[in-house]
Amino acid sequence: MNQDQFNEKVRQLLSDHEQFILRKNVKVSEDNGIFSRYQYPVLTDKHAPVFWRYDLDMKTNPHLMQRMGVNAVFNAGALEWQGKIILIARVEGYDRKSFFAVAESDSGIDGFRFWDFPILLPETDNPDVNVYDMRLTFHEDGWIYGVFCTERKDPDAPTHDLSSAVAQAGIVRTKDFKNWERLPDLKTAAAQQRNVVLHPEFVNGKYAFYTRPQDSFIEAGGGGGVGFGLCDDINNPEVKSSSIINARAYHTIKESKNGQGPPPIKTERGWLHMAHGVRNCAAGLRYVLYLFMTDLNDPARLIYEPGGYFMAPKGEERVGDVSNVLFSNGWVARENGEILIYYASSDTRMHVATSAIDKLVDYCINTPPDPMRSRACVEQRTALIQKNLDLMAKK
Ligand code: M1P
Repeated sequence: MNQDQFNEKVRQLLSDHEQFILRKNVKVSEDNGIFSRYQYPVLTDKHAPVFWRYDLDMKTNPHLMQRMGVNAVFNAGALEWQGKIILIARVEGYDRKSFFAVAESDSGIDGFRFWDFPILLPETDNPDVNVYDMRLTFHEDGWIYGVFCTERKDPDAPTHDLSSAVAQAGIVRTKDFKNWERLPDLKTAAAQQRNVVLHPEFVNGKYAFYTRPQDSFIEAGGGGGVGFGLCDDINNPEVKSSSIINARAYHTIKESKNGQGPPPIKTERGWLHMAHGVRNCAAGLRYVLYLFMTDLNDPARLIYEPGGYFMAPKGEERVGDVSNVLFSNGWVARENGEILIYYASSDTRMHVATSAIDKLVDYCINTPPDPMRSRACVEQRTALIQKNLDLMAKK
């Protein structure tokens, strides 16, 4: 390849990428009345800029090879900021290490474009080996906090064990998504933590965290579910005691484990929460999303929880690096009442779904709770059928 051919190939790569970024998204009609999906994922490995992946210098890359591939882009935190929708995505290189990168869009539905550089996350004295799943909280103290999972090799694992890890919650804060201050990792009583989220308001004058205590890296074990606890000092963050506000339960969508999704949204009827629930089956773990609400004055008090899942993997969402997974750690409530729900499928790509706050509140309040037994489920459904048949007979 001579220099002219090389230049032409680079031009083609850049122009194909630009066309891809500019592709318009299309709403897919669903018949559930709750939310709408969109045809195309909003962020994928292919959204990673060409100059993140290729060496564009013919002297050092005469065959124009991709040098540093991006394997997947998923589990993004979200915020509306200065008129744009900002996603902080978990970007995973071919080397299996995840890092964070900011992508922005005007519409929040399409046109997401990564900023030129990923985030060079400050480290603590004990460097993170892997970081992922940042939840963004615009706190009433004026900072934007990012709470994420920091993973390191388990120091107590035998030498031959190269898989055991310890997960904890790392914390950073920023005012502009460019300058980041790292705070100490959150201390809790649990052996490990994942899916930790900062509540957006002070509770009894203190910072408040949603936690997910777990006995080991994969198993929540005795952890019990989504926890909630207060923290006296965000600069030395510690949750000394926590209570379980949304428990795992036998034969439900969250029997194996669950975890808070994004920070909850304040509504007139209470705090609206999204979470993921996990159950085990012959195909492995299945992750679905569900909603619940807690009391406005006491965000630790569960007030509504519809039965079953809100969203489950569908179509191409079902397949990826870790198949059968929907996971969400970002949503945006817009001033006009619309809500943009950002969710990842199968640890591979990011999607958006849209709904409205009043719809989701109605969904939470008026969808029957899980009656926990087959017979009771049939009784619940029979009541609905009878009511509808009576209504239809009158018409
Ligand atoms: O692979 C599915 C998800 O597994 C973990 O979530 P949890 O701790 O609830 O099991 C996380 O690693 C998450 O990133 C991942 O999407």
